[in-house]
Formats: sequence, structure tokens, C-alpha cells
Amino acid sequence: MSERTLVLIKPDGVDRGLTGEILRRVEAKGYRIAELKQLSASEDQLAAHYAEHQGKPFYQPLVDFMLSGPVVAAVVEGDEVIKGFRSLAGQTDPTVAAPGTIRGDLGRDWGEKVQKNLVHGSDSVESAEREISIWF
Ligand code: DAT
Ligand code: MG
Repeated sequence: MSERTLVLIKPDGVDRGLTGEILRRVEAKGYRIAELKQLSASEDQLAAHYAEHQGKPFYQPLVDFMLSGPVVAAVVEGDEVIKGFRSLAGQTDPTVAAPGTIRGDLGRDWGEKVQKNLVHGSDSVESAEREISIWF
């Protein structure tokens, strides 16, 4: 049975004109873009989406960053897509994310309190279904 994941292209990716490049990598890998939209996130959406990070030192910088410009949200489908997209995205810290990954090829540190790392991808089936319902 095919799996679904939530992909967000964060404001840095949209602002830098990397939406097409990121979606190209998703499609080139063989996954299917089932839903796609650009929107400005609300504080309520972000509080729900990032509930697991509330209380951490980077939480408010993360929310402020996600409110700083439009995001692109996608539902991406394919067998093992949750693990597969996180593999395409690379490690959280773009400085050490492997070359060949989205974060490794296109991201860097900008000396800020939050890591601006271009994309979000769900980390489990439960997270994916919860997150898709927040954004779609
Ligand atoms: P991921 O996006 O790889 O699943 P996460 O869920 O642990 O990472 O964190 C959510 C986002 O918060 C992450 O994409 C960037 C930011 N972040 C995480 N850890 C951070 C840290 N130690 N310092 C600054 N920003 C951080
Ligand atoms: Mg995460």
C-alpha cells in the first residue's frame, strides 16, 4: 500500500526560487505529487505542526521564520516515501547534510538561532497523517 508524506518548502526555499528545483528532485526520484499549494502559514497551524518542539530554545525562532514568507505545501505519495523523502532532504543541519541531498546541496548556515534548511518532511506514518490534516 502506497504511503503519503507532508513536504513543506520553507520560506527560505520559496524566497530563493528553489521551489521548482526541490519539486523536480521529488518527481525525479519517482514520487507523485498528489496535492500542492502555496500559502502563508498561520500561527495556529505552526503551533500544531511544531507541537513537539514547544519549549525548545529554537521554537520561537522557528515559528517566526516559518511566518516570514509563503511556504509551499505538498502531499507526496509513493512506497516508503516518508523515509525516502527524508533521505532526499538530508540531515537537519545543512552544514553537515550530505552533498547530493536538498539540504546538503542547496542549504547552509546563516548564523541564525534557527536552522534554515529549506524543507520539512514527516518522520512517521502517524506524523504524516496528523500533519497533512493541518495543511490540507
Ligand atoms: P527535521 O526538520 O530534520 O525533522 P526537527 O524536527 O528536529 O528536524 O526540527 C524541526 C526544525 O527546527 C528543523 O528543520 C530546523 C529547526 N531546528 C532543529 N534543531 C535545531 C537546533 N538545534 N538549532 C536551530 N534550529 C533547529
Ligand atoms: Mg522533524
